[in-house]
Amino acid sequence: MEAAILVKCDKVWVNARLATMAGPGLGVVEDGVVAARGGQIAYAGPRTQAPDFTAEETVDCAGRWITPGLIDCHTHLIYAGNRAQEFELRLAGASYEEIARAGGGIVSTVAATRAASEDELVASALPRLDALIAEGVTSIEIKSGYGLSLDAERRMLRAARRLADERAVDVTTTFLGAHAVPAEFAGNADGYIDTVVHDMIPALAAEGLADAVDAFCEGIGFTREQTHRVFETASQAGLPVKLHAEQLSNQHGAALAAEFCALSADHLEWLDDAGIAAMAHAGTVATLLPGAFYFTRETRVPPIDALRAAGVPIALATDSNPGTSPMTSLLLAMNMGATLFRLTVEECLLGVTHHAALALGLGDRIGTLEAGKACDLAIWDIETPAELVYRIGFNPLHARIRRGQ
Ligand code: DI6
Ligand code: FE
Repeated sequence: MEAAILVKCDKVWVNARLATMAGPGLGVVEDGVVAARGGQIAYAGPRTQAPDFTAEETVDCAGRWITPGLIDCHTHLIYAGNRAQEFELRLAGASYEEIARAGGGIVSTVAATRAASEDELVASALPRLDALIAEGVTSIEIKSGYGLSLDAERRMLRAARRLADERAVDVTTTFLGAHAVPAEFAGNADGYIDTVVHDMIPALAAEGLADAVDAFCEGIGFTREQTHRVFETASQAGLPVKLHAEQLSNQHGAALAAEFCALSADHLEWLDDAGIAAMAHAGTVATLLPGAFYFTRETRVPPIDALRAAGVPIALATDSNPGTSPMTSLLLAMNMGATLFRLTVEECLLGVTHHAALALGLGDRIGTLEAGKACDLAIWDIETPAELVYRIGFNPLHARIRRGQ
């Protein structure tokens, strides 16, 4: 009898095809095994190289594909109300400015969100979260930015944190106080930024409610100088930064974000070569948001070829928000990334796994099927990984595993 070394673990998935997303390419393993111990991956790879396991439970995947649990790395999932009426006005020809002047737009979401209790914010976000979870999402980033006062921003961030108690999902929170100028600071954006940097960031950082800080650097948002002040304060508070950059115009925001070693710069339709070089140098992820591009009927595509050539990691996310991307499907975001931006299947899948993890600063913990990472898995009824990108409005998820459960 051979003296085989038995490795004890909690659960093993066998007879699976793996897309480990750990490279090269998708990291495909045709006859694969994943083993979980203590919520982490103890082994993921070919059956032929696997140690001998004693597992409490063994699952036969019958040839199904396993990917890492999906990661939606840019959402505004917490808000009250919706903007369906504004959508109808826009269909009838109204412009964003006209709607804003009539009290609509982002201001209307701020009013509704300020009027909502923390419980109400949690309750209204849960169906959106459930839609993402149903597609195999195991980690999600959620931004504030519809409160625009210390109290209301805090309520949004608390509601975001609470979602992680309500569902088996990891939530990282991002403070987006510099999203818009609230009515009480109309005409005084600098005055509003004063309170963001003096009151909000120090308090919310001290309360542990924000994992990162974001801003909207745009002609209709905040200037580079204002963004710089937000980033400086975030850095002093020990928080990493991200940026809504170059969505509607080139404000050279991505280069500014890279100066602060931002985790990601997001949108990027108007990104230029200097911004790309700065991002490549800083290791800043390019998070592309095709849902917002689609819904606002933009026509200028992000500079994908130049991002590729510079080796900038590309992430993909829903940007789920009531104004410009009322989308709760990360599978659809992948399809849009391919169809609208011409990303490859490999880029789309990396964009919602490994590269999305990098955009959250969690590259060492989630995003690939590798020993030591969290055992967050999506098991799919598909013949090839391309099917996850190819279909529109079809969800082939068979099972979703978080922390080995
Ligand atoms: N960029 C956007 O497209 C959204 N926020 C941002 O910074 C718009 C959010 C909204 O209109 O409610
Ligand atoms: Fe956004």
